[in-house]
This record gives sequence, structure tokens and C-alpha cells, in this order.
Amino acid sequence: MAGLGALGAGVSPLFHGQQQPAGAADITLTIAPVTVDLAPDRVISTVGYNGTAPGPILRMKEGVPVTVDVINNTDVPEQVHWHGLLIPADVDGADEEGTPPVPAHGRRRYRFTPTPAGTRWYHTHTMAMNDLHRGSFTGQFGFLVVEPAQRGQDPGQYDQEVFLALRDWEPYFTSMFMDTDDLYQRTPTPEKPAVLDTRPNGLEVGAAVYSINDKALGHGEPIRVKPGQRVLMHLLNASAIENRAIALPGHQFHVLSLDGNPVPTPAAVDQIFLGPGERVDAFVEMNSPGVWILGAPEDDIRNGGLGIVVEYENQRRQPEWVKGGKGAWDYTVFGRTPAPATTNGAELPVIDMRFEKVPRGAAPFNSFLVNGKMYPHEQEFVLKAGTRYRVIFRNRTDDAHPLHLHRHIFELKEMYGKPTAGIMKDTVVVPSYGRATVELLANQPGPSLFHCHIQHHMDYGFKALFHTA
Ligand SMILES: [Cu+2]
Repeated sequence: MAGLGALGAGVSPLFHGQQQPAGAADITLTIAPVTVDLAPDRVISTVGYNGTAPGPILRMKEGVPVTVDVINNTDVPEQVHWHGLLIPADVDGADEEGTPPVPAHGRRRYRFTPTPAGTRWYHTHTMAMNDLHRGSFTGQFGFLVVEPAQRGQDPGQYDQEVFLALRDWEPYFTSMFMDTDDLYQRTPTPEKPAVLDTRPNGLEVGAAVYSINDKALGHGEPIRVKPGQRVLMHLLNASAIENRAIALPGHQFHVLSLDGNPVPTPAAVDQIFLGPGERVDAFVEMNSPGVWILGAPEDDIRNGGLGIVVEYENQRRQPEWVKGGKGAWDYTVFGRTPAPATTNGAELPVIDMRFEKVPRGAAPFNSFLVNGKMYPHEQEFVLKAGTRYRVIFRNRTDDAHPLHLHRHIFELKEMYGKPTAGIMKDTVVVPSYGRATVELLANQPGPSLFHCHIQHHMDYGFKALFHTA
């Protein structure tokens, strides 16, 4: 009577063999079906956290241990990944790293010490494959703010703070996929092969319904501002599918942090570009009274819902969009000039990563190779603890890919063929046929997952494991 024995040991069958938690958790996340009212005539049925999508904004304190209970009220095992945190593999939230999943109709308790301070996020990390109702196609995402242990690193004075997660909904497979990435990163193509693979592409994933947080443009509350106010915006691209741009006519974004990490050279830009997984913290000086649309520059995407109204006090009129100028995005604007060549990292051991797409035509999905192989190939990237590495990302595909490394923050060293320093990130968009060089310190024992943050690219081979021993 093994079942009775288990009950006798104080384990409730509700918990499917997991240890029943002792004491209250600091945070409880419940995964369950939700509806998202993007607009009165656009209601999405998906899965979210605590009855909403996006989930609640979680706040943790840097260096203060936290307990999170995750209750899974769905029929499939789940993983909650804490994106941008430097935490152990067994709580990081990825099957590939050996994190135990949250069982279907079960629960799991996470304990970790959040670090470093900054704008992080949390999201599901399951595979979706050909199921567009799973993984990051669902509403399982939310902001996670790690507050600094000590005050003083504040992004200046601001009058209000807004959290804006960019999303698309109702994804579908398509062979008519047109991405806009090359409009935003016009850059050298050192990785372009002499002979291009001209086999027909497989299906990509598209969407035509968009939102910021849980509302389509024109629905929900506007951001209400007064002239002279400074508004701190936390932007996140929570899409499973595509890189996105965002602009606010008549205003500039003063970029303070990328992926939650303060940049060496804060600078003002007209437009922000974010790959899936990336965050930008920027403040906007409200010095252009009116009623404006903060939204995607592309008319079809903005009109499809990717926007929010910014309304100045005592202004009553239709929200206005004004087409802006060129929105070229360049990470190196926010970097600093690298130190002299003697310390430029040329002496560091190199991890050379080459990414290729295998066009599959009607197969129906393309697959992706890292150094000539599909995942798994975990023997390839073995790192020695305490060693600093130079990592080269060679994008030999015709797409821009947002590349994410778990449990590490890396420094951009070369981007668009330009040297830079001091920009610390966990996700970087490498343009089509482009190259990025980053550096990282191997200081996280065990496996760390590396992958493209576009769900179907990751699922079809675009990932690898780093092992630090
Ligand atoms: Cu990708």
C-alpha cells in the first residue's frame, strides 16, 4: 500500500509526490487558464499567472532570499524561468538545466536569492513545437523588479513609473512571413555566405493582434501625464515571435538601462528596438502637450493593437500618430570607448558559435544548427569556473535573432563591426548575417541554457548548453 504509506508520511496527494511546503511563501503564482480582454471585440483565451496576462509585477529585494510557490492548474508540466537573474540551475526554470518542472495539477516551491538589481522578468520555459497554445505563445509572462539593496542607483527623479510589455496574440503559421528587422539594424554582414541557401523556407509564426500589457491600442486607460513630468518607462518585448520597435511622436526616450543593467552612456533616442526577451528602461520628459500614441512605427502593427495613448492633462482630442524619421537602433550608442588594445580581450579563450538555418520547405518547419548540429550537443561548450571567455555569435541566417544566455550577464565587446564596452546584457539581437562578440565570466556552476528567444527557433534546434565546472 505505497499510497497509504505516502499519506502517512504527511504528503498530500494534491501535491503529486512533491514535498508539501512548510510555511507561507513570499509570493504565490498560480498557472491557470485566463481570458484577456484586449478590446470589447477581442477576447483572448490563454494561460496566465494569478488570473491575468501579463501576471502581477513581482518585486524582490536584491540579496534577500525569497520563497515562491508555483501552483500549476493546467494539464501539462510547466517551468517558470526567472529571466536575467543569477541563480542556480535547479531553480532557474529550464528542463535543459535540470530544473524540476512544476507538475500538471501540482506545485513546486522555489527558493533563491535574487540578484542583481534591475528590471527582470519571469515567463514559462516549456517547448511549444507545433502547438501555438503552449510555451511563450501563452500569457505566462510578467515583470520582475529586483530592487537595489542600497538606494543611490536610482534612475534619477521621476514623477511616475509605467511598465509596458509588448505582446502579440493569436499566432498562426505562415509562409508569407515578412519581418522588419532590417529597417532597424542596417549593419555590416560579415557572416553572409558566398553562396546562399536558396531552398524554400518552412513555415514561420506570425500574428495580427497586438497589445501593450493586456490592452490593444485605444482600449484601457491612457498614460495620463502633466507638462514637465518625467515618466520612467520599463519596456519589455514579451513576444514569442518577433523583434519590435516603439516610438512616441514629439518625444525622446532617455535610455538608462538595457536588460535592467545601467548603461555607461545614457543617451536619448527617437525610437526603441527590442528583441523578444529584451528590456529597456528609459525616461521621457513630457514637454510636448497633446494626446499621442506611443506605439509601433508600422501602421499595420500599431493599428493591430501595439500601442497605448499618452494623454496630457486638459487635452481632449483624438490620439495622434506622427510618422517619425529613421529609427535605426545601435546598442553601441550606449557603450563606452573600449580600453587600449593591450586589454581588449584578444588573449581570452574563445567560444566560437555559428548559427545556420536549414530551410525545410513543406517539412513544414525550418530547423537551426549551432556549429553544424541541432540540439542536444551539450559536450561542446565546457567552461572553467573563474575564467573569462570571449564568445563570438556568428549569425549565418537571413533573420535577426535575439540570443539569450541564462544565469549570466555578458558584456558587449563588438557589435555591427564596432568595438564597444560596458554594456551588460542577457539577450542581444544579432542582425541577419551579422556578428556580435561578447565577454562573460564563467562563475555559475552547472548547466546554463543558451538559445534564440523566438520560441519556434529554440524548439527547432537553436539552443545549446554551457557547462561550468
Ligand atoms: Cu531566432
